[in-house]
Amino acid sequence: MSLALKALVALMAMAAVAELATAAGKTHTIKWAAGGNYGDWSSTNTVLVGDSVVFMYGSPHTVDELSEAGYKACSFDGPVSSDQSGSTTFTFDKPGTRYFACAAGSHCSQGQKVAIITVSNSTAPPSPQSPNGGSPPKKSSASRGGAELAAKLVVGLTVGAGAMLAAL
Ligand SMILES: [Cu+2]
Repeated sequence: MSLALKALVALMAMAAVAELATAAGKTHTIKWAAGGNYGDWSSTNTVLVGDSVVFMYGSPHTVDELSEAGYKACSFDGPVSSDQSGSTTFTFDKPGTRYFACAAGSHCSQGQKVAIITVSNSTAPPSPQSPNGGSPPKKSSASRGGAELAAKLVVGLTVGAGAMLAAL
């Protein structure tokens, strides 16, 4: 096998790994600032289980996670968590709604608050392949389901490419 072909195979394997990484869970970024209007954030951003959200901000802003009542009232007594590092990341590991607001000044009542809704990616667990080909996989409405399928194909490709490399 030629060197160029070896390089091509290696490149394919790397591309496959990169593809896998992107299928793992998305990171959403929120530019967190006073006077921002985050009321429609969750209707324009779909957060699936396994996704992360990173808040990016400067002083004096904070990211406090609040109860629903605290969020509605902009009350920061006993927040679930509080951070002012400038970059705060949350990972959403189950469906539901979580509430975040800035504790600086009256930023919260001015709109620096966001309710993040996490939805299940609702993909059925992968069905084992039956020897005779079996039934086609359940159709998933989520596009993420397609990504998972692609990831599986890519695993096969990576293994195949590895075997080719080993055989060189
Ligand atoms: Cu603020």
